[in-house]
Amino acid sequence: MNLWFSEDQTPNMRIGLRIEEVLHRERSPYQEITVYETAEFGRLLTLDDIIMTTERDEFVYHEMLAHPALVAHPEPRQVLVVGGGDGGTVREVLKHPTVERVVLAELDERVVEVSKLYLPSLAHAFDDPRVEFRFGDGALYVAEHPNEFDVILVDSPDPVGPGAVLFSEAFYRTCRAALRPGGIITVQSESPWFNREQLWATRRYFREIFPVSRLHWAPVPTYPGGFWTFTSGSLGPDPKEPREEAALRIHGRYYSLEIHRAAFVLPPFVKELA
Ligand code: SPD
Repeated sequence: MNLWFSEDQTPNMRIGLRIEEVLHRERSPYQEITVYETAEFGRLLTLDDIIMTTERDEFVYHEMLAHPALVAHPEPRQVLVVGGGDGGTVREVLKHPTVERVVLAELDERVVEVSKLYLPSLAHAFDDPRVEFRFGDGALYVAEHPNEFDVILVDSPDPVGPGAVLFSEAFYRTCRAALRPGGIITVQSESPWFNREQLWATRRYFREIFPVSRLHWAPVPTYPGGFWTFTSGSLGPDPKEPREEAALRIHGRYYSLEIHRAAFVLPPFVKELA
């Protein structure tokens, strides 16, 4: 079979993955949800034909979105994940023994249901009794819950369509208000190769809104350019300083104490944006 999935990652660049089978396709009230079996990256989840996650490289993205904030915070108990309906980020959050409650604020309940069926290595996290689901507008949920969370993780799609609001200055201000004293937020902040303006804007907002703000990165082969960034804002601890004991408890496939420190070291072309 010579069936290929391709995503136009920019108007001039395309990634292609050979497909062995289309496992699932549906149109939810919000988007088209598809799961493929690929030859190279295991199962692939796409939303409106944009790669969200693959079984083979998801661990890099989810570990590096979740752990820096959770390891820097002295005692993360209440955690909010905005987006992240596949479960990968929640799975990582639950590795922290201090966590009492994880709220998943996801727009589309169908993404959670489809992930439970086709991506069990991520979505098994949803069986944990500490997880609460809030389906609907994540930005609205944040605005209605001031002073509630120690850590907020924004596991958004790209800044187009329903995901665009999750990249706005107004949203980040409500996130600040939703954090408890000493709280930390980390958001996925796209590619320094292809989303330079967006990344620069995010950095600027975070510098204005949070007393401490940082940028770190990780390699995610199926995302545009492969070099992916995360932006953090803190009302207390510096996200780039891991608490050693907490970091050593996480037996990640990508994350480690050394990687935590290294991820905040930026090449000059990215540092210009930081
Ligand atoms: N270009 C794709 C960026 C998607 C980032 N979020 C993915 C969500 C996976 N949990």
